[in-house]
Amino acid sequence: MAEAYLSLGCNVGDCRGSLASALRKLEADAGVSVISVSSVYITEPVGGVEQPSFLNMAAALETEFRPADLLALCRAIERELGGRAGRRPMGPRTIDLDILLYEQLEIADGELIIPHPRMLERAFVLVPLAEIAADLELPEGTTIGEALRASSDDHGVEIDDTAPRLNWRAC
Ligand code: PH2
Ligand code: MG
Ligand code: MG
Repeated sequence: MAEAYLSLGCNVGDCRGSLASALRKLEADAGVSVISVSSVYITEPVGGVEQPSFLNMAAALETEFRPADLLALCRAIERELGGRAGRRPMGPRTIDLDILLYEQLEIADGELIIPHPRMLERAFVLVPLAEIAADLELPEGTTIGEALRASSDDHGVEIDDTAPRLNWRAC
């Protein structure tokens, strides 16, 4: 079994529903167990495209899959849940599942890039991830908590305090 971390994001449609469905689909797959999930965060869009705020969260998984197979599962779930609303790379989406870390592996093989190449620049990734794994080490040795303290991203990232926990196992 390997430990992997995902970032989940949505800014189109019923986002709490889509995040919950994505987590249920991951858990329903025989090769994956969802070990922990962060709170749900409301985050300012990053990347220069004019679009609504996102909901973002992080999840810790245990998986039997190798990284390429985990990526294929994430892509399949994205497609089932409606994928991208538009075609712009940084644009709106109904669900985005990004592999952040997989054990201590460093991989750059086409679409499969681990650690996620932009994770250290993104508070919407680091804040939820630090909530569940502040002491987790990146392959180069810094922890997620240290990476967050060193980050200069000042885009807004706030816990959704109307309902911080996603009741994703229900229904
Ligand atoms: N995802 C993007 C582009 N910009 N901004 C926020 N706040 N959250 C995201 O998940 C996000 C983004 C492309 O994947
Ligand atoms: Mg993404
Ligand atoms: Mg993605």
